[in-house]
Amino acid sequence: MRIDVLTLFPEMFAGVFGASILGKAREKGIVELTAVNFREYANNKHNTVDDYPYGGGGGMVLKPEPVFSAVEDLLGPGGEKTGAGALQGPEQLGIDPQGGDLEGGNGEGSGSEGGNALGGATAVPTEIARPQTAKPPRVILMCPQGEPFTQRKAEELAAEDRLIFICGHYEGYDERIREHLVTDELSIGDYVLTGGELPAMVIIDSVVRLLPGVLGNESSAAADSFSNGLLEYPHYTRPAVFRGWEVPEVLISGHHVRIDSWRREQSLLRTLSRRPELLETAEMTEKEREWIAQ
Ligand code: 6GU
Repeated sequence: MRIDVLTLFPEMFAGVFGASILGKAREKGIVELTAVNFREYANNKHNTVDDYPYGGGGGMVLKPEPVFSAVEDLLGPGGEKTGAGALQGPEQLGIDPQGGDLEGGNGEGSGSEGGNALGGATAVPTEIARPQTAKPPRVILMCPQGEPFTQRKAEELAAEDRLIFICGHYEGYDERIREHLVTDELSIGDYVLTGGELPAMVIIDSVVRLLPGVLGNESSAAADSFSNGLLEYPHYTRPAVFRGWEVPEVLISGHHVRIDSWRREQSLLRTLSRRPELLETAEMTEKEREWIAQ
């Protein structure tokens, strides 16, 4: 998977992209991560990326040109500015689409129809010529008004080949970015942050850990909280007695059937007391639903 982040503060990503599990996933070649400063794509001499809102009012608005140009540059072959549609074309995989005209129809107006500049690309000659493996990238706008991010969404994004995150800071976004460039708008919760960088890092972390080969077996993603829609059961390690507080007897019993059912019960009870709304959509048997209801 390849992930690019467009931000005015690329330095914020150095630590997160370089350390721990994300750093290892990168070293292993499972994910390619870059942070790009879209100020480099400002089309004016003062390098401004925001401007006053039409209609007046407070605050600044992120201009469309630098954001569109940065995305289109990321997607053009060899960094050439050929228009965003170029990415999903067969040429991306080194297949010549009938000696094709890669630039055709991909000028300034690229993508102004069809919602996403990356879809509806005239550079892709036919449906038949498009390899089944090349999925169009997801262009994800980070904003407090976005769809709430969940583990389900992390799983959905982990199945993609390419993600591009757009992070704004304190400004609003020109609505044409939303309408014609972006495929998803995401928020990480109902609180306001100074920018989209931390939310992008949160989402990237949760997506990359789901990629095959990133986690070891012992911490498999399938076993953790939320994968079954429930909160995790309590964990204990040695010593069996710490300051007089004992590990539950069942865990020391070696009786794996009893251990599994104790853990399941704890998981259900913990979810009921802390996050009862999760029970509505969790994977549960009829028996469990009756038990939890009484
Ligand atoms: Cl994606 N952006 C900002 N600025 N604040 C947020 C957020 C995003 N998600 C939750 N709060």
